[in-house]
Amino acid sequence: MREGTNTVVRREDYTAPAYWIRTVDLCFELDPAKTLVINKMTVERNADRPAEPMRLDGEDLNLTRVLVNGESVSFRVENDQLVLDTLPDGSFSLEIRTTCAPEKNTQLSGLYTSGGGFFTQCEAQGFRRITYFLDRPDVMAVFTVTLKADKAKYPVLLSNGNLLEQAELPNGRHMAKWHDPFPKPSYLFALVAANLVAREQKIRSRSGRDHLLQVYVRAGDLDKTEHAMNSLIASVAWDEARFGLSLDLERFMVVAVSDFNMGAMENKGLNIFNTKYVLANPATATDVDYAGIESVVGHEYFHNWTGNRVTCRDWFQLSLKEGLTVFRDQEFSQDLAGSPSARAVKRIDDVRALRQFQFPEDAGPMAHPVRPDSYQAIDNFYTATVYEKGAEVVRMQHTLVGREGFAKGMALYFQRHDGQAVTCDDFAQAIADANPGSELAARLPQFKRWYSQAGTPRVKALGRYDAPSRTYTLLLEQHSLPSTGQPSKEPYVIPVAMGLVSREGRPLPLQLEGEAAPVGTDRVLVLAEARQFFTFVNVDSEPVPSLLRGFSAPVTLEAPLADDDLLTLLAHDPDPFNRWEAGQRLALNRLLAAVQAGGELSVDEAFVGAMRSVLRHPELDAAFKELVLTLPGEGYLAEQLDVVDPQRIHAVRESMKQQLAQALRDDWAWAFEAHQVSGGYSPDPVSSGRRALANLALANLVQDAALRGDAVWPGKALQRFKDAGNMTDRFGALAALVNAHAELAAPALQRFHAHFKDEPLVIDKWFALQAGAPERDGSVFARAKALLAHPDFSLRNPNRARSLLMPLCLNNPAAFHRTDAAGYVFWADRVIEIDSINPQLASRLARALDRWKQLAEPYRSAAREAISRVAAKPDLSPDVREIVTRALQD
Ligand code: B3K
Ligand code: ZN
Repeated sequence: MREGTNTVVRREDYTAPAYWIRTVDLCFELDPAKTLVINKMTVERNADRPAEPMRLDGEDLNLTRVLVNGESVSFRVENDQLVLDTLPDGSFSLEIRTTCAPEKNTQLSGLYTSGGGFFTQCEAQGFRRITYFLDRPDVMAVFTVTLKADKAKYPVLLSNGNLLEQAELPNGRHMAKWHDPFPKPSYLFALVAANLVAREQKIRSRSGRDHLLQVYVRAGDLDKTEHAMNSLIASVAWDEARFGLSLDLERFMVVAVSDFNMGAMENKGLNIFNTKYVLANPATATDVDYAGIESVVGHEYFHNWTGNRVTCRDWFQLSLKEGLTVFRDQEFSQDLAGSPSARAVKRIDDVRALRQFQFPEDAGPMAHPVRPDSYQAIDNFYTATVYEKGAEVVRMQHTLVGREGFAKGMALYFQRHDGQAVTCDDFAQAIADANPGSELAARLPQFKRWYSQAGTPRVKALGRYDAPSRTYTLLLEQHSLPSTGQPSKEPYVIPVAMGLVSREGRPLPLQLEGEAAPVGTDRVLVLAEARQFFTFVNVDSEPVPSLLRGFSAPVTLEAPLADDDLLTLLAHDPDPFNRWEAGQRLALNRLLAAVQAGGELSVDEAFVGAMRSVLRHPELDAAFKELVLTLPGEGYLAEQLDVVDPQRIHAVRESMKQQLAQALRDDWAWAFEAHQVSGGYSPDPVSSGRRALANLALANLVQDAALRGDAVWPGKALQRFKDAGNMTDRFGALAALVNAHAELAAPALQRFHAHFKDEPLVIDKWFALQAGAPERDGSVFARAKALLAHPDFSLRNPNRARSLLMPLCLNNPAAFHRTDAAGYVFWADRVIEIDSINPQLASRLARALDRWKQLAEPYRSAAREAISRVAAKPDLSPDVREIVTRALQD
């Protein structure tokens, strides 16, 4: 199971390890230039496997000593593996000494330095950059860790589990010894040695146990830890209440670090977080940041059970922990949001993200099943498919067995597998076994195709009403396009939550043929064949079908609904998700028609009227209105087309935005005034929804005014930017100016930078806003390029690098896809440059051209050339190599 350039690891090749490591005693002499690691293990042969040499993984290590049972032995180092040919039978001790250079570790995988402290990141394969080990998740050991370091520079010494002892050492050094009683795979190991302070909170759990929660940050950041701590407290309570899962350690620590490759990491008892997902106060963080912190803190905490107590047998099973934990964090945020409407807002946000990132992935060269079959660099498979589609696959199981049934399934899963490294099959089996008689149990092997087949299935729906017999027949058909390595696909089990709505907007009773009486007005149909008819009886009048409510399956629904039907659903569907969807569909139909007709669009009164009714609706929540009035994104539009001209899509969408801004001018002005939030800042769903709608209103008003040469709204935006009492309002006003009013934007941006120059996370926003602004005349691209040379810019800090490059290359099609190919040249240069510093980061950026084959000319040829230029580099990392090779494959 080794990786190197062009080495493919296959799921079917899995074998259990030849050795088990039962305990690990690690001692670190921490030094940025040369850290000594003494690793003492107790090892056992796996009696179920034939005798073979022990092969330990290692990377960028200097090996100084190998002892078996205290004696030196002969060994070989072969392609980053330490091979021991002759070993005693039964159990033995193995001691390995190595050194590494944390300050040279720019990859941020393994042990590295950041801001003068030491931090680790071991998932997926960083532990082998700390010491030689069987670095695979099915080898679980009990860890004891001793840290020794200079006391003045690194006063805080942390590792997993419980603190056993702390002592002073000669020469200004000190030590701390930690012990984690739970056997764990190496990817969950962590250490921190740094100058940090902690916010602390003692809690007593439902089960009556006391725990200490700590959030560690740099001294100046303590005032930004309250929300993270509150989120952690809420997470502990939620997991107990919803799933009966309690915190199993006396101490639970969260540490924030500013150099980090992803969001956060669930190391046992010592979660390490990107500062972005910890630090927030009203002056520096937006409502979206607050929500992100809540869900990431929840996510990492929930991993303590789903991931840590029960872990993955191999990395192909990654979605076992990630899909399930994303599902859990989504449910957590929904449960905290409270009202049905606020829950729906969260669901819509999640579905929007799925469509924006996962659907394109599933249609492009990186398409892979939720449980992949092969990889070259496992870090490339921490994808939207494994995470977000994986969460949808768990959600469908939840839908098929119900909320209670799912909780029973989870209980059975832990009863069977606590302390084990298992597979996605084990999970689905537990959910099904706990619910005999459910649709899931009845169709489990077929359901599991969701784990093995890639691509987004399409579901076609066709309804026919027969007045004389008062029946409504719904034909549902499913169809899946081929994807790489999967030329044909078998039908899925697709839960289709649905209802029928009368033309006047009344929910109709649902009685299927053969049923004695109607069963409510909302139900789940299970589509399991390629095509199936569902006939409803006693239907008084021709209904409008409301299908896939709550987005009950990750499919593309093709239901040829006329405008009138969509308007009915937008106005009356009792399911808020489908109400939103109807609005999106109305916009999408118009946008696509205009793109296909060559770019001209003029919005009609029916559409404007519908949008106005939503905006002015007396009962709908502001957050929901904001979602309805936000047009489908350019990326989502592109996915509906066979051939994509990014400039045309952008022009058409901008034109619709502009026309709506104008047609709804008075309504936007009303919305802006009516949704001001007074009083102290709180990130709750009601206040943040009001701020979101007010900001959208302001953006529309400034855009409309700028075009008319009217100075009133731009002036108001500038004033709001200056006076705002929180970052959400300040940034909203700044964005409104940057997006539409260059003259006022320039000094405002300057002022913003000067004010927040010591707040790195805010400066990230400053870069991102400029790189993500709507392109008009090439100036956004030019500015983004120029910002590379800004003194605050750096490719070494992943947050900063992402802040400029991702908004431009992944989220700003009109700025990135240029007829002169300058965007692609820029992209290729950065991918190559970053690859030599941080392959994981480079490989994320490399994904920007995944969908190049879909592009119209001249973009397509220029994109291929840029990808080929990257691919031609001989010394690419396996990470980037895998992405560009797949992109160029036929
Ligand atoms: N499990 C980590 C992700 C690790 C990514 C390694 N490339 C964070 C999370 O999903 O919670
Ligand atoms: Zn996770």
